[in-house]
Amino acid sequence: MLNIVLFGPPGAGKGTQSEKLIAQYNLMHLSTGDILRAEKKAGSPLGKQAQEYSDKGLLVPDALVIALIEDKIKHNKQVNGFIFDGFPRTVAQASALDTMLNESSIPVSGMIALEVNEDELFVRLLKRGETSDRPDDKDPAIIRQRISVYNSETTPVAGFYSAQKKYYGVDGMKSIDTVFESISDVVEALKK
Ligand code: B4P
Repeated sequence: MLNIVLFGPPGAGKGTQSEKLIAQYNLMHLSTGDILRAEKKAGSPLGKQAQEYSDKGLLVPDALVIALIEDKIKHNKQVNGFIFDGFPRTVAQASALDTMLNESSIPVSGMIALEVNEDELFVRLLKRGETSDRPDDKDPAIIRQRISVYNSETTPVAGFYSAQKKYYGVDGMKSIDTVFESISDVVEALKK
């Protein structure tokens, strides 16, 4: 079983690369951003609660996203493995994920971190904001807030996996296909 944590700042390409990974490796995609947006669209109480945070560029509370992921893992034990996209985003989430996966004896195989500079993140997110219905991509102040939250709350997660010798950095500034080749090299090595 292969469990990949796809990591990086907002707009680094986690969603983009996840789609390619699913196609190639037949893994189950768990994107907390996508799940929360679907809940919001459905108008569920969970979606409404999450929207209060995500529209402002803030992280949704740990307890809420941890419960979401726990439920998905519990109900999908038969899969080849998972791609965790946008989760964990705090050390508390990373440690909760370790506990969940260790209980099933299927630990995280590796964290693949997409490294992209801040100027490029702004360009990508504002460009997506021109055509998407995501309010968090339209306002430069909200994008700045998301990057600042990433720097303060999410970057420590990289240290969490480095300490376990599971951190694999990839240059995310290249073209989508070149980035995917680099990610695939890591995945192939992890499969061995
Ligand atoms: P997410 O949905 O995870 O969104 P993201 O970080 O903005 O996007 P991603 O990195 O996937 O970018 P993408 O591939 O689309 O989170 C949204 C919000 O949900 C968070 O702010 C938070 O509030 C909440 N949330 C989610 N998970 C949470 C958690 N675990 N805990 C608490 N809160 C949570 O790429 C962006 C753009 O760049 C696209 O337009 C793409 O086409 C382009 N692009 C990608 N790769 C490129 C490349 N190589 N070259 C050029 N352009 C590229």
